Amino acid sequence: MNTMLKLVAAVSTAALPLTAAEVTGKVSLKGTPPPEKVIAAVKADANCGKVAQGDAKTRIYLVGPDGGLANTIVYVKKGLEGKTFTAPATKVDIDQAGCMYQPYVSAAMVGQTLAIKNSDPFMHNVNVQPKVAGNKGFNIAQATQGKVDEKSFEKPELGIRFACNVHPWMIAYVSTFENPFFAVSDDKGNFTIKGDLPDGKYTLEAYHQKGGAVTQDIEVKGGKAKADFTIEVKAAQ
Ligand SMILES: [Cu+2]
Repeated sequence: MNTMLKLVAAVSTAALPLTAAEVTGKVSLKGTPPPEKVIAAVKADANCGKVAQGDAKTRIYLVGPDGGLANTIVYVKKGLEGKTFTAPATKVDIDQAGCMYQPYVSAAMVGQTLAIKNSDPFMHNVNVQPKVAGNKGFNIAQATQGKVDEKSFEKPELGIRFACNVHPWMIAYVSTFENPFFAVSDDKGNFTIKGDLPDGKYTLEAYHQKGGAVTQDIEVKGGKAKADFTIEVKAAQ
């Protein structure tokens, strides 16, 4: 290795934050969920029918082949009291495509920009009425393809509902947090929370829009921790 390369290697090692942590795990669903339903109204709609990508389906409990539950938000609920965090500059994209919100479940930090887009060549509106005081609601029309509106929320809130009044099946949920230590489980139920989370004891919560929340105490040691969660299917109401 020449001197220059050595220097680069030394600098990049030094730049790594000492507290870079990784909390990983899997969320599983216990119980048999009702089957997801095809939303027939998508293909039946004069506009949506032209852009529908296959059969649009409900996304209440999305379960992988080995029971992993998608769309569960895992976040640090306790252990960071008194600390403040700055929202990342990265934007959280929420798209309306084929008359469905994509993704169905998102997470953002308070103050982080949500870039809400209409990818369809006709109008959607985005109607959002948060429940927590300090979070401002909005109802915006996005008449043209490619239109993007940027919004953010100032307070933590679980499951802020995004709706479209033109297409009543179009629903998405956004949760906001005061710290950046959160992740949404993937289609196998796996999640990874990455960031400068110092070693120590924390309470994690796994929150699923339909199945509810479960908590677990963890200890991050040497920047690592592992936590698996089980969410139970809620009885039909
Ligand atoms: Cu719509």
